[in-house]
Amino acid sequence: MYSKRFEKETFKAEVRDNVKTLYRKTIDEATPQQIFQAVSYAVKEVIIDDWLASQKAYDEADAKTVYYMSMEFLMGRALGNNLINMTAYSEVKEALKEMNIDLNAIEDEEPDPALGNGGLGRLAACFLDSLSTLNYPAYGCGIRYRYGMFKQKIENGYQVEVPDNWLKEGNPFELRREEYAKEVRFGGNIRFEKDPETGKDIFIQENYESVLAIPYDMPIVGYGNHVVNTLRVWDAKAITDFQLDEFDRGNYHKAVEQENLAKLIVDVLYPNDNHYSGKELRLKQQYFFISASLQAMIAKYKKKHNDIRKLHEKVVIQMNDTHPTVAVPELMRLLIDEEGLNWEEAWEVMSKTCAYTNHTIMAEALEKWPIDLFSRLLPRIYQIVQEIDRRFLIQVREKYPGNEEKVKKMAILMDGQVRMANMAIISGFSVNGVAKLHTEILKNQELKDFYEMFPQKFNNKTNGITQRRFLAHGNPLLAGWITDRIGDGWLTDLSKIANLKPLVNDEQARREFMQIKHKNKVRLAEYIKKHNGIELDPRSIFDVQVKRLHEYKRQFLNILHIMYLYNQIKEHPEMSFYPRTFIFGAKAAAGYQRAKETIKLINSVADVVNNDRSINGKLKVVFIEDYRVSNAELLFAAADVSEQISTASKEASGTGNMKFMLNGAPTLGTMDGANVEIVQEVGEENAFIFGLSSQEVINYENQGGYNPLDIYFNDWELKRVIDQLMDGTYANGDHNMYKNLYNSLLNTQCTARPDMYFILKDFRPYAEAHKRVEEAYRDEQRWSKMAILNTACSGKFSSDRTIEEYVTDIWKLKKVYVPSGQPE
Ligand code: 6GP
Repeated sequence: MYSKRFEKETFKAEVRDNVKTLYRKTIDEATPQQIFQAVSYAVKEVIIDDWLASQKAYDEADAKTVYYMSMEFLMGRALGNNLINMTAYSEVKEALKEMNIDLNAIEDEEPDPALGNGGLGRLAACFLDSLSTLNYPAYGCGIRYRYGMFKQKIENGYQVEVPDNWLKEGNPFELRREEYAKEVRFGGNIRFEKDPETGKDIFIQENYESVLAIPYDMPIVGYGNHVVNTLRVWDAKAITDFQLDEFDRGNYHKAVEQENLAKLIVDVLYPNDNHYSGKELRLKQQYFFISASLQAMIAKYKKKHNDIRKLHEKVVIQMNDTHPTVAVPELMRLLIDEEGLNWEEAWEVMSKTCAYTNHTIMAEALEKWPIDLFSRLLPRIYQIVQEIDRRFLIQVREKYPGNEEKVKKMAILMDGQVRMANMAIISGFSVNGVAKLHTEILKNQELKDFYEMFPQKFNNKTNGITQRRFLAHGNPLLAGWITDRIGDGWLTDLSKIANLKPLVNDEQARREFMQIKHKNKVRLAEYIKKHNGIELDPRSIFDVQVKRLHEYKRQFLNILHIMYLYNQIKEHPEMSFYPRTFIFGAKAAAGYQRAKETIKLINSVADVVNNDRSINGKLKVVFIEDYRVSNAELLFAAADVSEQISTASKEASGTGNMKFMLNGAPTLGTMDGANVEIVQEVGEENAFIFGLSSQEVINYENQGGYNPLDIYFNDWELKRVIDQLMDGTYANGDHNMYKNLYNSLLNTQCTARPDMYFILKDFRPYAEAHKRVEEAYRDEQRWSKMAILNTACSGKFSSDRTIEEYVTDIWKLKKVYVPSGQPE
């Protein structure tokens, strides 16, 4: 047993006590939310002991630590996950049951912490889970946004964004650590002096604004190993009066300004996925959490070590995309201005400490800060960036004499902008992509010049996901079945799941596997009945596309194909057609017009199709409101088909694709991102692949695109579908509702390149792939084999594997074993 405190009677008593001390109530009087809090505090008690023990073990081992710097951690709910990882889920479930409390209902009381947008943020969360499970010392560093990702409401088919006040009831799992507060300074000017004693240059920031960063620590529990790492997210508060400069004391105006700045900085997560918006406040957020985290990191190092020149032996910083790359100049600043190193010494340390991950090649996601904004907000940091750039360009000109093209492409400062990716690549020791194909595209196209100059820095780390959340917690029926069949080794070593492979020839096993899928479909159908009021047939094919809404992800292609199917069914009522349920879930960035129009279109098509009695329920379309980690777990478990249909070359990796595969859903997709590796593992015959290859897409792009009208005028069925966007079929007669979408496909006037994402080009191959899906599904034996094989071949896609690769190739950490922190 993980801890005696999870013994039924002990645990029950603890929950009763907590309800009493927190709320002055008995269990019977307490609300579900109060019980959630009481249960969480009881769980936290056990965590805290292990947390202390972990930190002590790290300290004794003097172990190297990774700092995973990220603007986003899309954690999802903690209670259930913590119980799974403490191997106490079933004990606690039983204990609560004896008190007439349903653990699942209690879990639903927890707000879904959504401090992230999508793939990049969820990856960070999976990585933390794996780091703890694999016994590696780690910190996640981020921002404690008051408002995370917005809640999505669908009103009249349109997305409406509602603020998500996730901290309203308090977060039982966090610890406020006021004593580790750090000051962060913005703006002002830099005065330069010579130190009269040492003769060294000193840089003094004057007339700045500052805020106090307050850390909140959240425990990251490893699976069954008593390791607890820390996710440290920073809150901001105004520096109180007595800390203001002499001159400013009693300056009411300034005090109010600082108060407002503090509130604003951590107020809200920017709801953009794969998109840069260039807002000053966003840069403030970035510098705020980076400066605070680095100050804390150095302070911790100095407690045990006195030579700052060896910092890189004890810490390594992974920068999650460019958002945290201001860590490069900030670390230089701290080493030079605060620790007294000279430039060369500081560079040596910084460049051995910082590593950068690229998560996208989408041009609109590239962070390029206007120099005037950057230098005004971060004057000292800007000086350092200038110096990095100056020294780098000397190297470039040495290597490529007379080649000013190279300088233009590779400089950090160019055309009035600070190019953050260039800075990260030049300064750090490692640059990685997130799937094989993506890394190859970086090396051969996007970052070609850098790859030529620094080939040794480039490496691939194919993404992964945690099987603890996305199978053990999200799909308990399948998890239990797998454990019965092959033991529970897969929980910490997913390669073991390959032991399911022989079962594809076992009829009984196949039947059981499909029965579990069916039960999960019933569970999802109940959720949808409750939330959408739509009745589903769990025997229909559940075809699911859930991910952020983005043109390159091509939800538009999916819905156009549904419109096409609907036309077919209406026109040929007699044609054989296996009933299909198409399920979408997606949030659109608040200002992303075409994305929002796509949501409206999906909902309108759903309305028409679902209410057309004449098609006998053969086709249903569902839009899941407020897609997020908690309902994602239900969706992955219930899916028959995984839609991964991005324009080839655009999806760096994808991670949803892996979650579907793990839960036994074959991929219907393009050869993009990690789909390529999924197909490699499971075999092309166990996936449904279609469409242009990444090389074909890139070739078209290099020749300025293609002409979608050639397809439009030669494929009348497709033409009819596209025309239906404008004839009011799905818009109550309104001819303008989908005009932007229509124009994005065909109109050269309104869009840089018509059909930039090759929707028309890929439409027929996509429709044909759907036919193959239907055919395969009709053959129960074949389908059940495919489904099991997908689960059985998913071993590579655990974030445990990914983390081991980061550790071996980049971070060079050692495992630390932690004794139980529980008093015996
Ligand atoms: C995403 C990529 O789009 C996705 O393909 C990948 O799986 C995920 O990162 C994790 O690596 N990128 C983002 O979410 C993003 O905002 C700047 O990139």
